[in-house]
Amino acid sequence: HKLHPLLAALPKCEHHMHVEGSLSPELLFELAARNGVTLPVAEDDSFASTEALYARYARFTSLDDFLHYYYIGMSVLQTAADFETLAMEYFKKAHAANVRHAEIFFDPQVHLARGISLADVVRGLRAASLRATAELGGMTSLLIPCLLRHLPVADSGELVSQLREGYWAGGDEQKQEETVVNALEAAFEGDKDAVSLRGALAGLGLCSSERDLPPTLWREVYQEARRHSVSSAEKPTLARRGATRLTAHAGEEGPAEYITLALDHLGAQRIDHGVAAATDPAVMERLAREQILLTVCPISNVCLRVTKSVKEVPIRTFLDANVPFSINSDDPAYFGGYIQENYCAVQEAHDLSVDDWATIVRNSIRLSWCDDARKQVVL
Ligand code: ES4
Ligand code: ZN
Repeated sequence: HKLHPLLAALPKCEHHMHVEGSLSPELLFELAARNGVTLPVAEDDSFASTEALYARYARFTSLDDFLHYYYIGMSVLQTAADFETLAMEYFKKAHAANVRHAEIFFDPQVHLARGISLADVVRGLRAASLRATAELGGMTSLLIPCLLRHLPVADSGELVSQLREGYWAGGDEQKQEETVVNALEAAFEGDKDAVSLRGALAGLGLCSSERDLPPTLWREVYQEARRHSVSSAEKPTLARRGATRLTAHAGEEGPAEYITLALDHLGAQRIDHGVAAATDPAVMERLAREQILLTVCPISNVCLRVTKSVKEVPIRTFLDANVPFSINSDDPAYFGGYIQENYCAVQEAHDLSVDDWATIVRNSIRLSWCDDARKQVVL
């Protein structure tokens, strides 16, 4: 398409990418061999080879069908170094597509359940994030842990306690001072493992299965996260160090009503997917009025049969209604497309104008969770 060179050159922000979903079959088998992880022999021999696995990925029938493979895949991730390798591969691909700022999700509960500490996961991801800034033209990134809807709510509550204790900035200032002192003492004694990870994580998300799991179930858990967060108006210095940002997947397989519930009951400041909004004019009107960003993932929607085609993703409806959205890859290694392919697929299907793209790019920068100074540079 004649606009593709423009689309490649656009400065991009990605807001919806699960780092475990960037695990390619090649890296999956490499890490399985290195870490001695045996993959299940599925009835259909999907794990027989990279080719067989790619073929299976091309046939997902639903969100849950995909999630089954996604959770098996991540079992090969064992060490901090594995997480660093994984994230670094993503950052390199994103950089090649002119991504200047990425906000990436990960699933702590799965790794905790496999006996891997949250500290190891975050250390690895943070190392990649810092390396990306140093080695990939100053690219910035934020790390956002996601709660998993298919697990008991109490499990989410325990994770949020851990996040408050040691990973989010802000909150109890006394405790922060203690963490810093402990980290300094540990560093002095040569205990690298105890270096503080406070401030390493930027917010909270909610993902996994959606059907019959309304956001209201996580109301109290999000309330705990909100009690910890600081509003920039109240505490500008803490906010600069990183307030806890809240988002949630809603309106992917679930109804538009779940978007409303995520906003009202969870205090979500952004909605991941949210394509079901187009079915409800009142929800559309609200998203436009409150300028709530939808992090839309067109190729993912087709792959998981949320929509029949990229044409059916309500891009034009959102543009016409002034509902802000960004275009993202979700689980690029599983859905066969990184951010660039998603931008191009939208162009092929919707034949947007240069002005439309200017709107999309401006909104995705403006509603990013980096600070204003960074937004100036990205633009
Ligand atoms: C996901 Cl596509 C999608 N939807 C919900 N949760 C997810 N986790 C990873 N990918
Ligand atoms: Zn997602």
